[in-house]
Amino acid sequence: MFVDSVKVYVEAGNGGRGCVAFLREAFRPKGGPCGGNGGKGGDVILEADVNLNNLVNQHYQPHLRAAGGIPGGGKSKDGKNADDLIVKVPCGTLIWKLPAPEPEPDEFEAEESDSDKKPTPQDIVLHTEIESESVDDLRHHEDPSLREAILVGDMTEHGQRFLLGKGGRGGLGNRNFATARNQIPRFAQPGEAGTQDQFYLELRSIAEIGFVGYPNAGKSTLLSALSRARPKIADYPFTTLTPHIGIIEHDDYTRTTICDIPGIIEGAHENAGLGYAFLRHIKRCKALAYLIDMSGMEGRKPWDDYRQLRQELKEYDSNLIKRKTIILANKMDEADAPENLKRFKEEIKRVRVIPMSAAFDQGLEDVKKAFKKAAAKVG
Ligand SMILES: Nc1nc2c(ncn2[C@@H]2O[C@H](COP(=O)(O)OP(=O)(O)OP(=O)(O)O)[C@@H](O)[C@H]2O)c(=O)[nH]1
Ligand SMILES: [Mg+2]
Repeated sequence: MFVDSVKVYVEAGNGGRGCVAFLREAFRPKGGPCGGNGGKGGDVILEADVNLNNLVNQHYQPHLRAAGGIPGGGKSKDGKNADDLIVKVPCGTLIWKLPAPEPEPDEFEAEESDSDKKPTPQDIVLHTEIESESVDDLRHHEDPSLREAILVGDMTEHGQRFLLGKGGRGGLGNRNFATARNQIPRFAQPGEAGTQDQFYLELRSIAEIGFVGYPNAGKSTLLSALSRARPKIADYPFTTLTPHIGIIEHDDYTRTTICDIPGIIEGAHENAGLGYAFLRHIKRCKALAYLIDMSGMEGRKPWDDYRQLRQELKEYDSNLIKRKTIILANKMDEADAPENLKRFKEEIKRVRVIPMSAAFDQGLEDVKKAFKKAAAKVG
């Protein structure tokens, strides 16, 4: 199962209570206060991991709860801090914070509204620089509960961490409160509550070059010809059901990342075929490679295919067609392909087309060069 978006409920651990206790020893019957401090509640922390490629774990376990701190004990024994809960997510995960739910109106005290509001724990420190240029907001999301969400984090690098929930501080034990005036304090602090919030995690793959094309155009064949990724390849449409990322290793040891997504068909922006569910994975690509089947099989016209693809992308998100465009004329080994390519160039002017054959390893050096150049361009 491939999951690329999920809502999670985060409960950081509460701090442990401070203890009220007094020393009672054989020769010191009136020893002072000795209540220990409570331990800190666990944080909930997300950590980016390159070895993951989807959010299926969070789909099955959307409640992310860290343990509470241990209460303080007598004889000045402090409670232990709870372990943090570390949750691994794939690189490319965006973190959206949902607004806190409206507090339930209290039937009996409805009149005293504002003044009595409990303070909500808002002290999560967020330290992530968000490259939000290629990231829009969720104002038009089909799920209304997400439309107000605010982007708070972007997990791009392996090992990067993000504090989702902050554990409460432990309460101080009564030994901290002895003063000259009050030498037998009979109170201690309760632990502080951990934060509770809802987040929406959304994976948008981060590859430099994204492939777009009709089903069967040869996208997966190209991915496996250029990288070590081994997606399924077959002569029926919609062989690829989930995005696949591959890495091209160039001769000078530089790398370009590429992303193969399921085929796009007419009406994809309205959810035909596998629809737009996967288009989010090319939103962050610097350049898009349009893979066009030049064989013209099944009576299709390659230039119409190209126009239709652009149209689908435009209707889904008009920013996508402003990306740098690389047009790959695939299946040039087929009999009708040279003729079709000629016509394609007449129909679609002023664009560079790279002739190639993914299956027969033709033109791939040019493809790699073009990808490398496009990925190196800033913006
Ligand atoms: N003749 C020829 N056939 C190719 C070439 N590239 C791919 N094919 C064939 O085209 C068919 C589809 O290839 P895939 O790579 O699975 O196509 P895809 O674009 O990933 O298709 P979906 O995942 O369904 O969107 C397979 O039978 C491939 O063997 C090529 O350069 N020449
Ligand atoms: Mg495929």
